[in-house]
Amino acid sequence: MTKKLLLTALLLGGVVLSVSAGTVVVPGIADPWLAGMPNGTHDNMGTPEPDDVAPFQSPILAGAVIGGASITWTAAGSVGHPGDVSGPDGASGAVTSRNIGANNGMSDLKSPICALIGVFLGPGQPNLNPVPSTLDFSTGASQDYVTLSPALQQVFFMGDGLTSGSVPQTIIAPAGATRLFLGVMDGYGWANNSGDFRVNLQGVPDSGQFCWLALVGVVVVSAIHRRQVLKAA
Ligand SMILES: [Ca+2]
Repeated sequence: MTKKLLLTALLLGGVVLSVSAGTVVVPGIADPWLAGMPNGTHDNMGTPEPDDVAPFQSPILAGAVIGGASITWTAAGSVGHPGDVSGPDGASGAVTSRNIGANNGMSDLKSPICALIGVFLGPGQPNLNPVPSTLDFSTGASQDYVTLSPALQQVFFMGDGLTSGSVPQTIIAPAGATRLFLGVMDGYGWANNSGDFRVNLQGVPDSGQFCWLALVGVVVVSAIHRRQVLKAA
């Protein structure tokens, strides 16, 4: 029985380890302005391209977070809108904001197009709360922040996780945050975007740290098993 338990724990640990190798894949079609919204919710209405609709263009839930947590990350890959194909820092010569501005409770954003961007939400539906102010990352200096403390529902530039001087960047989760969503910057029409980013996060328990939880679980179960084997002997 204990042997079965140990095998199950090892198997579960292995599964968790393989699922959460720490990498979150963020496709170019991931639209942060659909974060936390029910299926059928629209974004980018009345723009030159079709509306984006949850869950088809919904952003990626990176994991559960706790307010005050320090989050660092690295990111690789490339995305196009479908033009301006670029890495996670986006197309530096093409800063944009959104055609329709804020939507579904989430602020507008000024950022290089195609950049990796994120938004923190609490447990509720974001359109039921007031919209925060717009953050502006139109200059190299503003993209080079070392620490950023965005508000709940305030969409922010992430990029590749390093300043232009290769200093790691940190984001502090706001009080009340329970979820971090990742997506890509565009002006409208996320559905025709290409490519993806692969993002490794530290400080988000549901992504990278799951590995450690799984390892700790396996070690504890192994110790219990060993003690029971010794007792039986
Ligand atoms: Ca597009």
